[in-house]
Amino acid sequence: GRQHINEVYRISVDKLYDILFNKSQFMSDFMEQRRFSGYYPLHSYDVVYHPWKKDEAGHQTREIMYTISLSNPLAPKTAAVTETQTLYKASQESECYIIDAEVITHDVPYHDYFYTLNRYMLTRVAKNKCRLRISTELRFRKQPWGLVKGLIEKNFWSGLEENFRHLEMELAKLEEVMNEAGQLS
Ligand code: YK8
Repeated sequence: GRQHINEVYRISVDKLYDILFNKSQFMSDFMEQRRFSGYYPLHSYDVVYHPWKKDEAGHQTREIMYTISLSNPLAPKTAAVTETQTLYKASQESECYIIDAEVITHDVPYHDYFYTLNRYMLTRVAKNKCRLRISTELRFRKQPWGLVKGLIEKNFWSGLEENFRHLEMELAKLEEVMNEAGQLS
């Protein structure tokens, strides 16, 4: 996979998990803001979160669904997205959270050929500090023709890099705001 973020934030590990994986103002704003070359999600407040369920192995899984709006000229204007998230049982409150998200972008060209695997690792560094690592794999379900494979790879990585560069910027801002607010109290 490719690593997008490997950064320490002055935010507790539980708080960052909450911000990224539960319905939060931050994620709504983040999803709402994007109107640039890659895509931006529509109606992020309409994200559907199915509850976590424990599987036989003791990991927890859930599905979330939303719609993104794309501005890639090769893709339609909107696409439905399904994310299947697995919260690994190695995760421990106040210590670490390991989450894999398998992302299927329906409706985009060649969507039946590939899906995305995003891995999020949040680990405690200190009481009010944690490290966030995010990496991605492009996975193929079936072998595309060479030219198509190249097209998928190019559009895939540019869209993802844009997404995570933006997430990194927004998290840096959030960290600022949260720590300023903290100093006042
Ligand atoms: C999640 C992977 C591919 C897709 C896109 C497909 C173009 C296909 C063009 C043909 C537009 C938020 C992406 C980037 C849309 C956004 C998806 C996001 C960033 C000609 C090949 C959405 C993480 C995520 C996973 C996969 C991304 C799509 O949190 O290029």
